[in-house]
Amino acid sequence: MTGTASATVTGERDVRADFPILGERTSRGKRLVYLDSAATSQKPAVVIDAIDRYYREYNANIHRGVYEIAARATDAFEDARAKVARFLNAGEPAEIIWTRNATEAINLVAWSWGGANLRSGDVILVSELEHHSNLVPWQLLAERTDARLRFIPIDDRGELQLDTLDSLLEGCALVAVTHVSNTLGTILPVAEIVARAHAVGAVVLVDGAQAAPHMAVDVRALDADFYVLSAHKMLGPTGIGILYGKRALLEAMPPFLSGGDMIRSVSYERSTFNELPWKFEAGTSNIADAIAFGSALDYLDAYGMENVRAHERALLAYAFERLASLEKRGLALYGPHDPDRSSGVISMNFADIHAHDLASILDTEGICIRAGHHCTMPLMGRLDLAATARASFYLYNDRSDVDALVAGLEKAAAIFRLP
Ligand code: 7TS
Repeated sequence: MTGTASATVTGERDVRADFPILGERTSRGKRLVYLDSAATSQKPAVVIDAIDRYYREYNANIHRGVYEIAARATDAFEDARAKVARFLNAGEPAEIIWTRNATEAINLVAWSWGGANLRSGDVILVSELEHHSNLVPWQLLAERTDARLRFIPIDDRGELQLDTLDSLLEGCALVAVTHVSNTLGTILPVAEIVARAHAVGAVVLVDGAQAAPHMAVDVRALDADFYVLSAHKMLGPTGIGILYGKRALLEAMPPFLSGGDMIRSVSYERSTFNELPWKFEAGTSNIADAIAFGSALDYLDAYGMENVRAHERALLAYAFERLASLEKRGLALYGPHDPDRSSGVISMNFADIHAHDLASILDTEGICIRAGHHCTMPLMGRLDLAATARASFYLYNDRSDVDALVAGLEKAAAIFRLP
């Protein structure tokens, strides 16, 4: 691990101290209780420092300059790619493509793989839980190619129903599922879905935006064909994301964006393309943030992804226990209530208080949660909900944050004179 916090990162110590923003106070003088990590995570000092160091010490464009700082920037950028490959247990760094975020990674696959491989009448199978980012690109691809969308159903608790999966997979060319639901926290049985999809010859993309930050992910054990994530949800900066793809699939895919860096040779008439992974990285990359993402992965490695999961699982169990006391006052919790089957997300509504009002009341106490449809409008419709209030945890949260949340909800109950 790089940076100053390395020696002290363990599951036991005050992790909050590594995150400068968590020492800030709100304008009302409240301690920051950050419970919106599903939207974006906070950043440890080592990540902020890595960005600062790049711009102060070795800012240069990569893959071109022969001078020292350009070589240093290129090495750091490619080193970060290798860290991502190790973090996901990819076969090789060339299977890791830098994108802006998970959304762009999904669009890359939809345009490049989808455009080359989907035929009229083919089925694209997604789940009823998907974030818009793993739904809208497939809707547009279906329109372009005359393919059909099908949906793996969920039950009212937000658990996937796999009993009809075999018939849904008939004629299926592509399955695109989230690993963890951003709205309900449900952990999907991705390995089983991949195996059953492969049995009918379908390719599988897994949206790991909410999983990779919170649990150990092994793309080869999952046998996922594509796996996408966003750095900003896992202690890294915004504007940098990852597409993992199996080499054979990526090799066969046409470029997505084109221009500089992704070519081998160019004449006025035609071009040949660079090898993997650069074939998919047109133009100057987000160098500083890729490097800083490498530092975020060092931090997560030092903490241990098993420890992240264990910490959040314990916190979730504690939250379910504490929130139970409010259920008789009208608190409704959505998604699986079992910490084994859910990641650190709790979606709720409190009696007839609108989710936005709830979020505003909590804000006066320094508590940051999200209210709304969480970019899952079809799921909201399926569950017959207009909005939920969502609290989401990460490794820097602890029991005092859960206690603050419960106290905030009790304050809301008092303001709304709930019985
Ligand atoms: N997939 C899932 C499962 C997500 O939760 C999100 C973002 C995305 C894809 C898109 O990530 P992006 O970095 O490309 O924007 N989810 C959320 C959320 O739940 N609240 O804000 C963003």
